[in-house]
Amino acid sequence: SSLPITMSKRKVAYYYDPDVGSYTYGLGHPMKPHRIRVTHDLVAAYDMLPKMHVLRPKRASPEMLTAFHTDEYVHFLTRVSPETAEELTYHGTRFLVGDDNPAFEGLFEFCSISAGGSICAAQRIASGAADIAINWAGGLHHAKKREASGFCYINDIVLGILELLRSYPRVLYIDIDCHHGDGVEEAFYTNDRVMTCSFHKFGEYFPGTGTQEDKGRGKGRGYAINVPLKDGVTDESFRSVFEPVIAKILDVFQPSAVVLQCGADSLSGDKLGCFNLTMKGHAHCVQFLRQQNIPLILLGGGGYTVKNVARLWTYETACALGIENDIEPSLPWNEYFEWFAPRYRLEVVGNNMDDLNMKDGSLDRVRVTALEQLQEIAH
Ligand code: V1S
Ligand code: CA
Ligand code: ZN
Repeated sequence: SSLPITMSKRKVAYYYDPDVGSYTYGLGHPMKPHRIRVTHDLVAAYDMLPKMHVLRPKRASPEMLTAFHTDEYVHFLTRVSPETAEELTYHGTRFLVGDDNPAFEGLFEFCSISAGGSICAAQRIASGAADIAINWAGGLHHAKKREASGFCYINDIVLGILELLRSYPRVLYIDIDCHHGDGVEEAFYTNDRVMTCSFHKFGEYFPGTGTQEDKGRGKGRGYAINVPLKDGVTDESFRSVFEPVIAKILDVFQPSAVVLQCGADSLSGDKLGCFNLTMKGHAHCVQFLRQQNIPLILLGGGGYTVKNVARLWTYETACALGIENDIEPSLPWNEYFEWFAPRYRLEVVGNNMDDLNMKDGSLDRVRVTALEQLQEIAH
């Protein structure tokens, strides 16, 4: 057709399990799987479901999870429950630590839904049946080989990337969650077929890793990129580092597929986050990657102000479909309509907080350092 390439349609696969919203980490815990259901209801109310392949992911089996995690840890997750947690952790095992990762009812099923979605998304991309695959229940980037961390138990991202590596020579992982993507970075730290790039708040902030000194080891040296940021990042300052760094990566690394973790805690007003991105500033990352015409997986992640998480991921679903300019800014009626008071609009606006990245030239330094690191692997 005569449409410019950025406007052309893509085959989009959207993975959703109607049970996912029913799991709960417990009263007072900031992570709320219900946000996935609120997002889905809004996507449905905007009439986007008929425009994509809506698929229920196959739940991942324990064996599938051992592609990354240890047998002992996966076996523990299949057995643990609120009742047995103490007993199982008592005998010297420290799989779940502290109150970040409670042993909630249905924990293993929740993990197999989240991981199943990312594995299925990778298979759908690799088969060529989809250009973009979405799993908002995925993106749990802190989970380690033998340990849960930061609300994450199973690293669906690592499992999805391992699936992509069966078909593709090189995979790029980009993480725009406000927290460092430590679990994914660690999993591929010595690997030159996976480049990881995390943008995150750094300095007195969970999990505490992700400086620009950490760039990979052995064969993987130079293939881990970290972009440590300070409080108050705006759309403009984020874009001024995201675009040149990602453009340089695409140039020097030439990935055959991209996985984008779309953690929504980098939005302005998030309960745990400290950035100042608007919905459109965040979604610009999705638009930028869609334009590149490289197979793309979109995953969820953090995001603790539920109404804004639902707005963002709904808008990013529209971006995947290329219909974001046709979408009505006033929210359609939906099951959770009253949650979106008082404006009932598809928007997340910024606030007047200071952008500490603009104070002492730190943003410029971070950008230059990342670009210099990438120049070293260019040959
Ligand atoms: N920030 C933060 C935060 N808040 C909590 C928390 C609060 C209430 C609860 F009932 C349970 C936990 N934990 C943390 C952080 C973990 C943040 C994880 C982000 C995950 C992601 O968005 O990147 C991806 C899904 N944990 C900590 O700061 C650790 C503690 C050190 C302090 C807080 N206490 C509750 C646990 C130990
Ligand atoms: Ca991040
Ligand atoms: Zn986060």
